[in-house]
Amino acid sequence: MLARGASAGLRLLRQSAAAACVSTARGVSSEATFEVQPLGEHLVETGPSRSARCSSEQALALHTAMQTVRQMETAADQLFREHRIRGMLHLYSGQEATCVGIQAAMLDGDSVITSYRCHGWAHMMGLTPREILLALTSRATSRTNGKGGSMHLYSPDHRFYGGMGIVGSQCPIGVGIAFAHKYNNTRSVCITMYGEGAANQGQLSEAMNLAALWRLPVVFVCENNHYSYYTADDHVTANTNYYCRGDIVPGVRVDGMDVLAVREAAQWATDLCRAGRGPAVLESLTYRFSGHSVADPGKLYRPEEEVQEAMAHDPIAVFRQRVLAAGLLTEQQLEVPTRQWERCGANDDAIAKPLLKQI
Ligand SMILES: Cc1ncc(C[n+]2csc(CCOP(=O)(O)OP(=O)(O)O)c2C)c(N)n1
Ligand SMILES: [Mg+2]
Repeated sequence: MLARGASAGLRLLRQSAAAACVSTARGVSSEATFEVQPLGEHLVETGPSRSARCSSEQALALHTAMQTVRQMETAADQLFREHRIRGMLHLYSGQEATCVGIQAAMLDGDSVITSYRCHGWAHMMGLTPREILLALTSRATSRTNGKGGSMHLYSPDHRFYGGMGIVGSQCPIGVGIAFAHKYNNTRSVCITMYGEGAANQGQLSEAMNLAALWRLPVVFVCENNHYSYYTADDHVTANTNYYCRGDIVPGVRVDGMDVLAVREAAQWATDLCRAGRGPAVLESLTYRFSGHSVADPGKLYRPEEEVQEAMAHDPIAVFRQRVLAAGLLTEQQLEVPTRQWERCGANDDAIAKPLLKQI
């Protein structure tokens, strides 16, 4: 068994909890059911579940994973400002519920390919924050031998195929990976991520066509954060219903700030693929809290009220509130140990040392 970081804890999320909501003497529940509504469905027979069951263990694993990704990105941002990370850095803060929710519905053997906004996914597929920050700071000891950097994280051992800098280029490759899954009869699924900015590219249509023709086990996930670079999607896109853009491919749109809604939608999409009825499209409505990259303050082209409103729907805070209100976990249990972070932030010698000429 490969060492997996967050995934070990998150495997809990895949176990179907048998018990109904039980209250303990202290009034803490071990399981709760939450209402989740898909925000749109296209050519869907039986869509995602409208209710999401969540145990205390699952809630803790989901919360910890989202927090870990957020803190890793915050540490990366800091390292960039200290000139310890060179080149480009695209942060995922605000979008955590997408990778965490989807991973919760995945099985061992499934694979992922994504864009340059890839640190969160690298972690969810098993790389530790420290390994990721080593790669970001171009250390020779990283999995990519210090040569990949932020945009090109890659670990085939974890079935994580990148980290692609060319917008949309991961889509046909994801279809190729799904083809391999089908050819080898693994019953595995390839999660193929792309931003809404990539959705108008011809290569995505071509990839979807082949996937539909050959009934490949691929979930095309459009991570709709509403902007490509500085361009709002409705300025450049005629049909912003990305979940309908697969033509005959069924699609679902979901609240990407709600980790449980994302999990249920991903469960629907991966089930479809495993039943030989793939591909599927999953559009996750989300928002990036920072600029396109660290070179962009993210202020000039987005109204401040819009940013503030999105931040009021912070997926971590929203989930935390729900979990507390349902009595699944206590404030104390949700407290994030900071000690864990001292090791992979600026205090880590291996990362904080001035960049050596290693490449
Ligand atoms: C083929 C190609 N065209 C243009 C670029 C420059 N570029 C980098 S990121 C980006 C925006 C992509 O937006 P989106 O797909 O929505 O992803 P997001 O950054 O929002 O996650 C562009 C145009 C590129 N890297 N590759
Ligand atoms: Mg975008």
